[in-house]
Amino acid sequence: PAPRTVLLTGAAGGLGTLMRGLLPAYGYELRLFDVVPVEGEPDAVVADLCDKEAVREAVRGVDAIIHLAGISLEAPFEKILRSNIEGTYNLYEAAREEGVGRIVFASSNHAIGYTPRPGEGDPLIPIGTPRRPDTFYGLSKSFGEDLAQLYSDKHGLETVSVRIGSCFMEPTSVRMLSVWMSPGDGARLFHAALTAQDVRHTVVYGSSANTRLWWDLTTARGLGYEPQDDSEQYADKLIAEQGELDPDNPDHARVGGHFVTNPPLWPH
Ligand code: NAI
Ligand code: 15L
Repeated sequence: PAPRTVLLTGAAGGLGTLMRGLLPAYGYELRLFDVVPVEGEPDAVVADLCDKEAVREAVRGVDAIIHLAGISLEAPFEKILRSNIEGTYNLYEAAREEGVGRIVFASSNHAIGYTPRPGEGDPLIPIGTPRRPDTFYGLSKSFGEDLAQLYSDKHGLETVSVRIGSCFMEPTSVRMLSVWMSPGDGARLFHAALTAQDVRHTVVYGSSANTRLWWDLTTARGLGYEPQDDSEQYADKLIAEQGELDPDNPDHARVGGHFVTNPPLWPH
């Protein structure tokens, strides 16, 4: 049966706020979780992913989990280790112990951030491309995907790992014309990931049907996802302001954009 109650971790964040606005229309009852209070949501669980007891209590009784909580940009390794690596492990362990059947994991394009971005006419990046994290942050997403594979193989816990591009109200850079996922398409993709049959560990790219798309949406569509949006309507304005992507600019050469070069935790 389709899941009804869904734990949304990271509910106070940007994507969490967009999704808690959009997902109830699909019939989900959301339980919210974040380390900071969720504005206007007094029933939200306020706890750290590192608090095993709190995490176990939060997952108890839900049908599925959308796991967005964590550090969402580059940071010192120790911080990433805590929130993204140990925190995600704690969530998977709690889900296993409480018998939660499926997790939708917010992976990121930064798990493959060093991959050269395709130029015009080049093939789209396949889902099976070798992972090339561009940061400790991207490395933690790569870990999350491997953790999901392990829990699927060993315990039958289902995961859809969504390598999200950029999910914001509007694209704000020329790079985002290629990787943007509209909030509406984000909700459509999370709904598909929650309800698709035959998931074990399925990895998908998460973006809209952008004219300038860099990667292959076949596995996402295989879940039943039908993107409705295309960033192209923003192209003229963004290109007029910022210019086309420059192949000689290292910030433009690879999927991860400026994550590849900046902020540098060490000299390049
Ligand atoms: P965000 O930084 O706005 O939200 C993350 C939330 O997680 C915050 O509310 C924060 O308080 C919470 N959090 C952090 N550490 C925690 C911990 N130890 N315990 C409990 N809660 C904790 O990030 P955003 O943009 O909403 O992204 C959500 C997720 O999606 C993140 O995992 C991010 O890596 C991933 N993602 C987002 C993309 C986007 O375009 N917004 C693109 C690719 C991946
Ligand atoms: C991410 O993984 C970040 O969480 C988000 O803030 C954006 O920077 C996005 O990737 C991106 O690549 O644009």
